[in-house]
Amino acid sequence: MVKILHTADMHLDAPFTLEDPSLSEVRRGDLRSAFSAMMMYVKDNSIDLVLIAGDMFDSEFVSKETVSLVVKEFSKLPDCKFVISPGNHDPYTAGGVYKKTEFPDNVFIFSEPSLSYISFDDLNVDVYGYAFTSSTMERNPFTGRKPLNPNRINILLAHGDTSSPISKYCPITENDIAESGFDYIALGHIHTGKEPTKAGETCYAYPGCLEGRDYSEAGHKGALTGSFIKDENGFRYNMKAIRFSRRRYAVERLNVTGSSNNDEIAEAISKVIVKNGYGDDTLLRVTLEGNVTPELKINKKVIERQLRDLYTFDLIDNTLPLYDCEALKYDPTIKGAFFEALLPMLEKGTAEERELAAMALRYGLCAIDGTDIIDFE
Ligand SMILES: [Mn+2]
Repeated sequence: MVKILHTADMHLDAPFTLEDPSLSEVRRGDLRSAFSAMMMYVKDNSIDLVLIAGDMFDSEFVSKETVSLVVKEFSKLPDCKFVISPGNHDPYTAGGVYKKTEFPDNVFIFSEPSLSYISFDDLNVDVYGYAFTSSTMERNPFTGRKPLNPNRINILLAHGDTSSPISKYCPITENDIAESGFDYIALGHIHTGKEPTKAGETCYAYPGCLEGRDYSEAGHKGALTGSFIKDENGFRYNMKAIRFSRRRYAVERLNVTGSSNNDEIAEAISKVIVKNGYGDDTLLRVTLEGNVTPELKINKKVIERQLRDLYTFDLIDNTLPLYDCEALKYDPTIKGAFFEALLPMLEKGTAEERELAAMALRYGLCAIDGTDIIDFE
């Protein structure tokens, strides 16, 4: 039995584009500590083989601190073998991090765009792989090739894209996988992790990224781990996803039709928070939708104060001021005329026009009433 951990797309040193630059630094630290937590798991569970399917670094140029952290973590586990297939974000190049860094003897890095393999006799494993040597790869180098020794546990470590046959990032089709003859294809590139599945006799999986970098990478992130066995009964695997991410992004859409004050909206958001167990590890974005009363001025600060502790809270207001607007519709004063003028845009405009008209109505009503839209806390 061989104990495996399959990871990819750590994107160490990725620039986090957050509004607060100090928070970006915290998030880069989160990413490094997720990596260290994963290495701790490798140690505690006596993992034999760590498969890193590319984009370990966010670019071929990374900070010295991060490189030395990685080297130190790998050195601390001399009995574990680390195999790396450089991806499109950390290609193997002459001046790049893989070429320039002195890694310990237990680290094996593919350096050619053609298929090659490394034999681990003590584990009865052959790991095949290749390297991106630039930011693109038009075709995968393993189609038509078969593993040489069928008695081995044959693994392909591959950064590549199964989402499109014309991808610039090493396209891999389900047919390529089914025909490959490998026991397990450890993939990297797609950041949403999936449990291992089979095409033909070949099992394959993306572990997803290690730590979400923005709202498009929501949810807990981690790696796949488990064991491989190959004997007279053939190849068997047992893999599960383990969380290593320090924090998670979460995105919620909430219909708040009928709401007439911020407290009601805060209560509705609180319910979502409790239901999903969001807490101080969560960067939550809520998009509000639906029709609210024209008088309601949605205020993020007022709402946020009523929510239980989150790591960060972001609010997008896509509501329209069309709930219970009969009084306004028939208002004989300038307010009614103003509303009537904006109504076609509010009801039938494009999303952009509706947003603009909603804003115009809210600001306009404030101006007519002589209240300040900024000062409504
Ligand atoms: Mn990639």
